[in-house]
Amino acid sequence: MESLVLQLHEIEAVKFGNFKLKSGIFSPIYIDLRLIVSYPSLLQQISSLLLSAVSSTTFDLVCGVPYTALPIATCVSISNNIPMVMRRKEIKDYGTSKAIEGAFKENQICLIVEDLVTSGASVLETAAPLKAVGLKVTDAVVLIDREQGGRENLAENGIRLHSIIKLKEMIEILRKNGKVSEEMEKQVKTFLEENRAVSVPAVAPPEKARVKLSYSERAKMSKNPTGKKLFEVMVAKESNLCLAADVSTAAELLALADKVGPEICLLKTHVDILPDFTPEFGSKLRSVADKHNFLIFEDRKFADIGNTVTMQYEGGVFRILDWADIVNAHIISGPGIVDGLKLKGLPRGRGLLLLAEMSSSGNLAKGDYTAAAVKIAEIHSDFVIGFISVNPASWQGGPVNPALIHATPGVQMVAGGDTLGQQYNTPYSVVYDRGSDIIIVGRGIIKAENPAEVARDYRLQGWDAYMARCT
Ligand code: 5BU
Repeated sequence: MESLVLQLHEIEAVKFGNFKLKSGIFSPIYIDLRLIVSYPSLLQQISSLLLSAVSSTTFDLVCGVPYTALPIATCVSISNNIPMVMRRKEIKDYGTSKAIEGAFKENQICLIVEDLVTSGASVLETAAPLKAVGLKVTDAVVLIDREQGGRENLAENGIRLHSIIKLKEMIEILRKNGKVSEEMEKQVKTFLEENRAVSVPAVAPPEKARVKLSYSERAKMSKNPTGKKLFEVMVAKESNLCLAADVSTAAELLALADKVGPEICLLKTHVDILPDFTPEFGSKLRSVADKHNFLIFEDRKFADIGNTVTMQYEGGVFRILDWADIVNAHIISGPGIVDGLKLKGLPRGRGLLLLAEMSSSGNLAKGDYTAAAVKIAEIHSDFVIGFISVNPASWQGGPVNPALIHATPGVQMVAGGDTLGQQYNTPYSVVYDRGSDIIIVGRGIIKAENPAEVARDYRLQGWDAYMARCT
């Protein structure tokens, strides 16, 4: 320990003067552990000390508090083969806007790694998004404890603090080795004594544009009969799950719809991938939908000019208008596309979702594009029932009209992605953090051995997240 403290002093990671800390108080001593990235052997020593301090603690993952502890956590992860996750300090307002990067499963235990703790505020700032994605945070390990309330503040939040060394002990070692004067030792000790309980600054959580109204209240607000019915079905079945039924044949799709039907509020099709499509497909699917009380959403993603989409919607081989309650459209061609679809759909009581965002990496539906979708939806709220969204809670301008619904693809039990750009978030993070209403799940269910059982798990998780958001 003595050698470590002396090495930290040697590299000038221990500074004396008058420093303003994150908590707002002024301190005569400041420890700058950012420097250790330049001293690999020191970094290695620190990471093995941290790990030995938690040898009797159980955890599955580590997460460093950004930024100083990121290299420390990486070192702990690599040298002991423990997977790491990373917390983003700045959440992107595009793409999936993930707060936590990496692969993990809900209910895994994540150890927080930190360089130094004063009030514990930084550890808590990292614990919150970890917990929000379903991880458990029970312990934090820190190199230096300034003994200024951190241990107590963390304990109040259910987190045990393990520390390697106390600041007071460091100053005693430095004094013993003639590195600081007696006066400085006294000054630091007096300061620590007088500031034993630095409270965690009340940080207002970032304003999130999450709609807290219940689905039944929102059903009453909807101007479109399909939008209203969708909310009502969700309430009746306690389900905000949409199945993306991307199977290889129509026969398989109908069988799957019958099996998973009791768990879902909506079934999403890509009818143009079915090689055995026949004109009877629509009525067959409709009767399964009626049997299990779910709606049908053809993910057609219309994108052409108004006149062309009227024909694509009503005609051709698929005659989508006859059997799909809901379709969706890009707004790339401008508002005329909504006029065109509305011309055919509204008299039949159908509804339209606008693609405000997409789940795939590098997609261009963000910022002004998303805002334009919101504007068009407001103008046509008799026909537009909502959006394909990824992170509506982050949209500029606050919550959109609560009569409009948000449906989000790219959902699996574990965050991650596929090899072709799809990006996944968990049901909880989609509904609770990102403020969406419907989780759209494809391969997470259809590739499972027992799709009905797994669909039930998704339904329960999606519904729990909705209940948590409302309360
Ligand atoms: P997955 O197997 O859960 O990845 O399937 C997702 C489904 O949602 C699939 O049918 C896509 O075509 C659909 N999707 C999407 O993944 N991302 C989007 O932005 C939109 C639709 Br819009």
